[in-house]
Amino acid sequence: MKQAKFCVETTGKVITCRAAIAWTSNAPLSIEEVEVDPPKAGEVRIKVISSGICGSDNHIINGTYPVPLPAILGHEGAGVVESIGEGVSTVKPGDKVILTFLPQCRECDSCLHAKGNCCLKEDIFSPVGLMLDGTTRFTCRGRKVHNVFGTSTFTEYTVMHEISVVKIDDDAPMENVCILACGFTTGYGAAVNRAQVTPGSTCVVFGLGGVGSAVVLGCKAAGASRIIGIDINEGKFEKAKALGVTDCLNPRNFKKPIQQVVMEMTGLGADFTFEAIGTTDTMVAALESCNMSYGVCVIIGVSPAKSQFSFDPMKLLSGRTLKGCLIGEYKTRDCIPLLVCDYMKKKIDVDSVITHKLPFIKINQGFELLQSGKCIRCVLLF
Ligand code: COD
Ligand code: ZN
Repeated sequence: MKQAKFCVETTGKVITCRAAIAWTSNAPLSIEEVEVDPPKAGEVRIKVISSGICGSDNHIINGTYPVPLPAILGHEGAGVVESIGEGVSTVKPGDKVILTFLPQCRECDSCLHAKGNCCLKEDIFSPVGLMLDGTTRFTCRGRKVHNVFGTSTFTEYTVMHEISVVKIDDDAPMENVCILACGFTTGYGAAVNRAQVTPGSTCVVFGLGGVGSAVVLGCKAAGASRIIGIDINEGKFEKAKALGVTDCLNPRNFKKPIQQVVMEMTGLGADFTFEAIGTTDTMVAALESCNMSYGVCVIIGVSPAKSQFSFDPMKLLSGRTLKGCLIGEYKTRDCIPLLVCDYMKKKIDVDSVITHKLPFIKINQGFELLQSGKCIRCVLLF
């Protein structure tokens, strides 16, 4: 199979390259030759350089986060612009970019609001897996293949809307910045932006995977003095402690509910709690672990399709705050370039969350590492 080359000769032409296709759920991805159409108006074709494997990709594979299939998954990428469609003005061929799942169109109600970041052009809540014109740019074995969240990074080339493509510094190291497209930013921003963790506070992080680890780094950067990490996989504890967790708890080691354990450890509950697992039980536990009067609970995990969670409303009446956020409340095109600069100035430690790197074609091995709990973040290199 020939590998496509990045050069002007490809502009305006279909590129044939390798991609990992999800034909059905609950099956390994299949590395196939795909045709990637040139970008249409407002679109950008990108040569992918690196991509993280996120817990949400795994939720898609195991069917708890349904998306239209067949599809090319992956929503945490970094790459270089190969060509642009008509009217694209914010990036040009050769630019280094981050490929993010949350657009910033700068025109919708959310984008125009000072705090809103959930751009109304998103395709994550009821995914259709198509470009905004209702078509797809990917074909495999004569079949049209969906994109995921308008991103699709598990391919050597992808096509995205300009509004989801974030131009970054020309000197950005492309191997690691990909996780600023989702995992790192989601966790770190949940602590520093959404919760606004305060110096000296006590925080509890449910889930010590890639996203939870970034929450820990955010809590630490904001000056938290105690960070309690909760996970059923004790293999995560050593790394969590290295990142800043002061106390590790495995709920399976206790007969009583973990929120009760946290209450006993903290006296009156934590100042800030974060749910980075994605089950409704742990969401309730996170809410009930924060201080009844001034505690703040931030939900980050994606819950299974159609799930609902219920709790005693009196838990809020006493003063607790329950909130959630996407990608750390950052407006993606405005803020991710600044995070890349902070990373380059060593102000944020993106590298410490990445535990494994694999060549793209070993993608299924990357998923096995995630599923077996052996990695925090695995990055694929193209
Ligand atoms: N109790 C304690 N820990 C648990 C439990 C449990 N019942 N179940 C699982 N865990 C642990 C696992 O052992 C693991 O360590 C961790 O929870 C989950 O981590 P990962 O590495 O599998 O997944 P991440 O960190 O990549 O997490 C992603 C989420 C699962 C939080 C996922 O929902 C997500 O990406 N949310 C971000 C929200 C978002 O904006 N999504 C849109 C596109 S991603
Ligand atoms: Zn993600």
